[in-house]
Amino acid sequence: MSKPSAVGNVMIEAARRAGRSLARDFGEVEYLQVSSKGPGDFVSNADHRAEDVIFEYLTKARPGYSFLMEEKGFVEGSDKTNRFIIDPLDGTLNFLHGQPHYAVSIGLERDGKLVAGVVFDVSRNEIFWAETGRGAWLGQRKLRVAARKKLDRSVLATGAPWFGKSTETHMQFSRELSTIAPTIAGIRRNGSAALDLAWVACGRFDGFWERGLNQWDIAAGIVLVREAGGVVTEIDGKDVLQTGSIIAANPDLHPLIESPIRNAGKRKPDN
Ligand code: 2AM
Ligand code: CA
Repeated sequence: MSKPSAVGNVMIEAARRAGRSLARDFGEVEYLQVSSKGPGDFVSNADHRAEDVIFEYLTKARPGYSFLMEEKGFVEGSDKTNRFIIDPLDGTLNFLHGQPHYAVSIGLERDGKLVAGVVFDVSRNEIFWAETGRGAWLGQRKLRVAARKKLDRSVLATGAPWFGKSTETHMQFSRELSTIAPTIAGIRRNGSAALDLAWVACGRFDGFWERGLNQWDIAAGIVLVREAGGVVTEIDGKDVLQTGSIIAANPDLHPLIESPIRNAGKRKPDN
């Protein structure tokens, strides 16, 4: 059984602490659903609180490391080779609506390469962690991507664009969905990219794709999938952390997903 490195343990502890803060606030959010004001402002404070908990803990444990965080943005440290990439609350819309499917995501990039990731599913108390060379783990269980080779047996996860995205972005997603959906066993849209990737790593999903995500949504999950034997690429062959357009799956399924998604994404000529 592999154990996390010293910095891996520090990342897991930071995620646990943020998870405790989120779990407390989630109880309040469930209650606020029925209040006339709604839980909106409260939730935007909940993710700041969780991020503060992580930032405070990690800056003490690893002074000098740089940070990229969803709320505070980029904080450059004296050590420019190590950068934590943090989403204190992935699945905010679920959290806001009292749906217990959200996560803390902490990735570590070293010399420009993703080397460690922790995704903590607070409601299920599941901590997924991975480090390059140490594998991907859920508790004592070593993770491995699903072995399915055929699309028609596969369940894929995706994320649909939301309010404020362009009409073309919504149309592009519709084209992708109508191309791939008839060829697979089923599709899920659960609302947390970090957990979608963790679930690819542990075989609950056979694959995942989504366009236009942020680095903090996917940094930790990428390490999980790769260490579990999966393949992660950018949809159009670019840098996945830059565009946030991602395909993750086992090595057999990956090309079978990539080709239809890439082609469906291209705008059809108007004629
Ligand atoms: P978030 O919950 O941290 O916002 C779901 O498709 C993914 O998109 C999630 O990882 C989610 O991260 C991200 N996302 C970013 N902005 C969003 C929004 N306004 N609504 C829904 N999901 C959003
Ligand atoms: Ca997110």
